[in-house]
Amino acid sequence: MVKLILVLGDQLSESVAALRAGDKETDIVVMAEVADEASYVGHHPKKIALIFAAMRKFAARLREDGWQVSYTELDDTQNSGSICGELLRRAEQYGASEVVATEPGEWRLIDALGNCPLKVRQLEDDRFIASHRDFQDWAKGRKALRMEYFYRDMRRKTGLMMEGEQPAGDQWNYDHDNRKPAGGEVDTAPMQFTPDDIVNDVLDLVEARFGDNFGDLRPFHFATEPGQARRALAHFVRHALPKFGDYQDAMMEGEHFLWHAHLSGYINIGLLDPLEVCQAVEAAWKAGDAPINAAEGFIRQIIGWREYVRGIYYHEGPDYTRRNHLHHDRDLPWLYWGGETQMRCVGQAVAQTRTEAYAHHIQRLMVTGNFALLAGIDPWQVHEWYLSVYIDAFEWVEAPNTVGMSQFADGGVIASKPYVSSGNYIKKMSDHCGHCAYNVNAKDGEDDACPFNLLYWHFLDRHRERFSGNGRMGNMYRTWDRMAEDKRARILKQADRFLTRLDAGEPV
Ligand code: FAD
Ligand code: DLZ
Ligand code: SF4
Repeated sequence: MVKLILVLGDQLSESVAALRAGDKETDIVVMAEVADEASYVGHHPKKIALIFAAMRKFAARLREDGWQVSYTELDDTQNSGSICGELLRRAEQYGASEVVATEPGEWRLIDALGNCPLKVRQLEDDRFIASHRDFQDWAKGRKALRMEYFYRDMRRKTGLMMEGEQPAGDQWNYDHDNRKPAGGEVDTAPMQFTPDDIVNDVLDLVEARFGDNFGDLRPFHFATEPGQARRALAHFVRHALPKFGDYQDAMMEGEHFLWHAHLSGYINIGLLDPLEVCQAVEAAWKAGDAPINAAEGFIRQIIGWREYVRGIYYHEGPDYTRRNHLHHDRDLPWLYWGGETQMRCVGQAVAQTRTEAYAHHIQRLMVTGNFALLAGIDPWQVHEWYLSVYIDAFEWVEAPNTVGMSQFADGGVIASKPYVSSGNYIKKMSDHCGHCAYNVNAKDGEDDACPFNLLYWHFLDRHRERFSGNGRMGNMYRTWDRMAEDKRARILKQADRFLTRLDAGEPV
């Protein structure tokens, strides 16, 4: 009996579970560009273009490999607009009664497939190092699900940078060697690819249909096929990896990528295999081409953080994205969509998000994320923003990073304390403050005081009951309590004024 094999836009790997379960001779691969997926949030146009172009090329490769592929383009007149609708249409066309899918990376779509009036078998997506079972086993009985211990298990499981049972260099984690502030000349950039005919067709389509979404579609230089993505990986390993470790947390005026990999989009849609990426990095370290803090730091992000957040997403269940432990309810300010702001660090992060669909981790966590948390923005709106604007944003990875790590809306499932900081951190790690209208050194609630400074104390003060007993935050509260009362009152008053202006939609 003919089966339909569903391949989604972020499942573009030849070895994905549903394809492995299919039979080239009899089965039909279904791929579809649909309005539902292209608009459940206002995706950055570059993200839609990357996915559609990579989908079209993947379908062509499958055909060359002997598969029969039934592909729906967005503008096809018969397009039903949803994945389930397309499956129903193809089931009727081919007389198929069964669908094999690889589990989607979002509860919304898992449910949609579950509710589709067809027999849909969802196989676990095994393009990860830890299976759902592995993560459940690891999480069982633990009081706290901290990444570091999970990461060590992943090192042992993969053997990456291991010497027998011991970590290479006798140290699991070189995080302390990954915190050099910005400095010097950035001597590398991610590899760029000139759009071919397929990409250009997609760009025209995306411009016509999604040209009003936040984000610049052109220029578009992303890799859209595995060969290109592998070249981008090799380029990163050769040119950027050696300094990745040192400058992982740094931020610099006008520099969008620094020594980061710019590979997350490719890994997340299946153009690169995460283990293959880590092995390339390990090989560079073994060959003496990259220092240990760079290789370990990088591998930790992939087999540590990436695997861990995926585990958390499925472990915590569908309500995770709606959590709001701190009861934050302020609307996301317009400045996140490019509205005017005097805050140089935020302005730069948002501007490059618009042009590149990319910001690196510290910009996401300690600038835009930190500001949203300090200002008390509704985490659901923050989550929708991150899910929209980045090239690599898929809910399984975006939500734990945003709701958990960045906004503490999960009440501490991921982070043992909120990632909040005053302007001091940004001053230390970047050169933005020297170009800013605000004064990062103002500590007394002056008119031009850096908003991060004001809101930092405002956050601690308004959440005193929740956090003053947190051992890791004791120092912060002691510093606050040691300040003279009138100084504290001035800071809080200025912070309130700032928030009132923010709520009124005034440029801040
Ligand atoms: P590098 O900094 O060079 O890191 C190398 C690789 O490690 C990345 O390509 C990525 O695959 C992996 N990685 C690094 N940090 C993380 C992390 N915290 N979680 C998962 N993988 C990680 N990452 C996404 O892939 N998709 C998202 O939607 C996403 N949303 C985020 C939202 C917030 C609020 C924050 C704080 C982080 C988010 N991240 C997300 C994690 C991280 O910021 C990006 O993976 C990284 O910036 C991608 O750029 P890069 O390829 O240059 O990564
Ligand atoms: C993100 C995305 C977009 C923009 N468009 C499509 C599409 O038209 N067809 C498709 O199969 N997948 C698309 N995707 C990826 C899905 O949204 C993704 O598979 C789910 O969010 C689960 O991660
Ligand atoms: Fe950002 Fe404050 Fe520095 Fe301005 S002074 S760049 S707002 S941290």
